[in-house]
Amino acid sequence: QEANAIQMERTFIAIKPDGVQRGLISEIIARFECKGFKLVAIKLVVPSKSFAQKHYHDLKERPFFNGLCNFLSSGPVLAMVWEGEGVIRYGRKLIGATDPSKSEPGTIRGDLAIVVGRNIIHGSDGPETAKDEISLWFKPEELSNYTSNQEKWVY
Ligand code: RTP
Repeated sequence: QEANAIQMERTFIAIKPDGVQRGLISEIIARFECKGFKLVAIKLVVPSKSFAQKHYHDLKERPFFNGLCNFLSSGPVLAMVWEGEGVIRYGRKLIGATDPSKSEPGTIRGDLAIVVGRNIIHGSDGPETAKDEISLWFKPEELSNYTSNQEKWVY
């Protein structure tokens, strides 16, 4: 329990329908897991259109909003919560720039995607959105609070 004495930062990460359909789940999970981050919640869900609109409410004025929400609700999404020191900011780094044509090689989008409308993954962009997105997608009892044996070696 020592490693959890201070609750570590958490972020919401989702593999979008294109990532799931392309068989990239294990590849993406491996990158977060190998880094040393800890998986604390995971489920495969098909979000409704209205749920997708809630998730992307910040973007409702954007021209691509409708297409984006249709896309997110078009098939299974792998919703996850990852925990670790600096996981919000570093998770975005692992993911890479929004537009995969500009993402660096070595990042998830840089290595695995080509166009912005099919960029395979979402990650919270700050502490407030992380908190909101985790509570939108997960009930408190779906978040596990285990101590992984790795933690004493990672930190
Ligand atoms: P995300 O939240 O998914 O990690 O992406 P982001 O913050 O890097 O980018 P944001 O601007 O919040 O956009 C959210 C998602 O909308 C789609 N998008 N399409 N021009 C377009 O067609 C366009 N621009 C953005 C992408 O799927 C992006 O991830």
